Amino acid sequence: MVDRRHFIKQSAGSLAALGGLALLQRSGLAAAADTTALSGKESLVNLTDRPPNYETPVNYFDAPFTPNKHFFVRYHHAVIPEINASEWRLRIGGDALNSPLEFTLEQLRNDFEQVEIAALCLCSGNRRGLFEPPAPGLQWGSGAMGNALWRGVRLKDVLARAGIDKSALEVSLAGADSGVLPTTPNFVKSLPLAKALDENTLIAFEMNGEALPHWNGFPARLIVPGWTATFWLKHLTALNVIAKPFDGFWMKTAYRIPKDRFPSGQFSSQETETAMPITEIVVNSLITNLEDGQSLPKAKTIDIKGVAWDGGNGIARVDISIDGGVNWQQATLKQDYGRFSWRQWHFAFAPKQPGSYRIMARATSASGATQPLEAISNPSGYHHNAVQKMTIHLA
Ligand SMILES: Nc1nc2c(c(=O)[nH]1)N[C@H]1C(S)=C(S)[C@@H](COP(=O)(O)O)O[C@H]1N2
Ligand SMILES: [Mo]
Repeated sequence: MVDRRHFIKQSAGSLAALGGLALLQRSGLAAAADTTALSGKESLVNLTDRPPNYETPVNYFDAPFTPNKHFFVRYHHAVIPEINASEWRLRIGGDALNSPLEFTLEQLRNDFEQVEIAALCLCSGNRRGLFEPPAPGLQWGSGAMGNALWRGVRLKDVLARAGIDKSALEVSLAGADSGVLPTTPNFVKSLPLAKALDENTLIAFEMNGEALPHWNGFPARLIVPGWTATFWLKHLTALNVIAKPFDGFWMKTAYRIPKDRFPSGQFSSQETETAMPITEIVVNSLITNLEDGQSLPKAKTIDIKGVAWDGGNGIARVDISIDGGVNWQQATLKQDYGRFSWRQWHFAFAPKQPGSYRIMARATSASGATQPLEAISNPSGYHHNAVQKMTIHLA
């Protein structure tokens, strides 16, 4: 597979001369210059400014949890209000709810049991920039994700307080951000009732022991462990329990995948004959301490490090090849922070002689699912989980 990002990097000189810097930035390769222009964020790679879309350089993933200041930022809309926590309200309503309610942040914090879950926040389009042929949309590299400890209250406890009617089918989710033009459809999503009532689905107000950063959804966001981050609504303002399938743009048109290529979406009320919403995260892995094309001194051992994750079964094993996929050996898994967290792993590679080595990493989940050698094509470039392949040179 041709690595487009690598290609762009090599042609950086000529592209810059042709005014290609914007292209470089869009492809996430301008990391050398700190392009973060978001308050409280550091060293992120800028893909677009309005709306703000910034990814995390892969080296920050070499840790169990991704620091808040290095956590990626993804928005669909450019108007993102600064929310005053004391004025913020969460409205619970909808036609399949017995009594509409409104909560302050203090009420949410004090009236319900608080729980903390380690979970990976993964953009559906992470690694879209690696699809060949290219898929339309933001050309993310591997940094549109982050692992964090999320603290909040269970969505099911909050909904129970309002009383769910037996006609309930979905829960729609709305946030405070909006488009510049009034015609732009607000980013409203919905969840099937079963996922909304899952004990791991949270309304979170803390991330890694601190209040949510503004850019990650202050003062409260939804956490839907195991599902891609399109459902992790930031700056939550309204939750509606509804009896009919929610038919907004961000459910009916965007964030959809062909049914014949991926496992069941567990969201039957939003499925057609051929398509379904993207939901559960697929099994995947990433090498975090080496780069394709890197040269390094031949040492006795080189510790290959990375992370692996899936949609909530947990990681059973990670296999490493140092000879382009001919032979595979098992990596050592590090501490388990729960089935929705990514799992760090490492592998002591003992090169016999200098030269070029083709390194590959492949994760297998506890359900037996494993990564394909090539990404599974789909129109919007989601779920890129091809086995990572890179060449390193040892001298
Ligand atoms: N309010 C709001 N919530 C949102 C979005 C958005 O545009 N607006 N984008 C979603 C998508 S697609 C992703 S990948 C995650 C990104 O979370 P982060 O910005 O905290 O990293 O937020 C989700 N929640
Ligand atoms: Mo996303």
